[in-house]
Amino acid sequence: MKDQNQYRAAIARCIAATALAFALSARADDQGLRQFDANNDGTITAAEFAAEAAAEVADLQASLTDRLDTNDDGTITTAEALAVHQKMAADHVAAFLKRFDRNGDGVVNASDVPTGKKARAPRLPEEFDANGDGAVTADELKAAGEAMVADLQDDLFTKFDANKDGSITADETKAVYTARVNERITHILDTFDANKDGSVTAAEIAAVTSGRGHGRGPGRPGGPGGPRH
Ligand SMILES: [Ca+2]
Ligand SMILES: [Ca+2]
Ligand SMILES: [Ca+2]
Ligand SMILES: [Ca+2]
Repeated sequence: MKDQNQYRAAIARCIAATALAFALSARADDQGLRQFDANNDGTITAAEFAAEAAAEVADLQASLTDRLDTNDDGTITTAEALAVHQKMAADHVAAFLKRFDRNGDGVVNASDVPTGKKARAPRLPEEFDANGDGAVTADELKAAGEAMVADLQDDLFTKFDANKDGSITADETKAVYTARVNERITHILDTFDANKDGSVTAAEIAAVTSGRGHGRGPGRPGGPGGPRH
C-alpha cells in the first residue's frame, strides 16, 4: 500500500500547508494559542491574531506558489500546474514500476513474480491494476498517470480558481487561505474568548483548560460557548 500512500501524499502536498492549517484548527489547545502571542505576555490581542493570520496566509501562499508558479509571475496557470502534476504522476508511475516491475520491461505481470517455493504474486495497488487481474498493462499505467494528473488539477483548481478562468491569482489564493485561517481563529475565540472582546487572556485560557473534565469546558454551563447566567 506504499504506492497508495505516496499517491495520497502527492495530493496532500498539493495543498500541504492548507491541510496543516486544518489539522491545527482541530485542536485549539495551549500549544496552538502560544503561536499567536507574539509578545509572549499571556494575552493574545485582536492585533496579534490579525498579524499572525496575515503571516500564516502569506506562508501558505508562498508554499503553494513555490511549487506551482514556476515562472514566478504571481499567477499559477493551468499549464504551469499541469507540468508540475505530470512530473509528479511520472515520478509516481516510476516508483510503482521500480517496486513491481522486476524484469524491467515496463509492465507488471506474472513474469515479474519471483520463482521459488514461497513466491507469491504481490497485491498490486487498485490505482494501477484497474481490472484487478494481477497484472498492470501499459494502458493501465498510462490511465493511472492520467487519472492522477486529472485529480491533482481538479483538486487545485476547484479549491483556488474562484472565477474559473484557468489561472490562480494571488488574490484567489489569499481569499481561500484567509477564510481558512480566520475559521481557525474564530474557533479559538469561540473556545476561549469568554467575554467576547476579541482578545484571549491568560485567565480566559485558564478558565477553559482548568475546567476541562470538570464540567466547565467549552459549550458547558459556565464555560465558553455554554449557557450564560
Ligand atoms: Ca506563473
Ligand atoms: Ca515486467
Ligand atoms: Ca482565476
Ligand atoms: Ca477576552
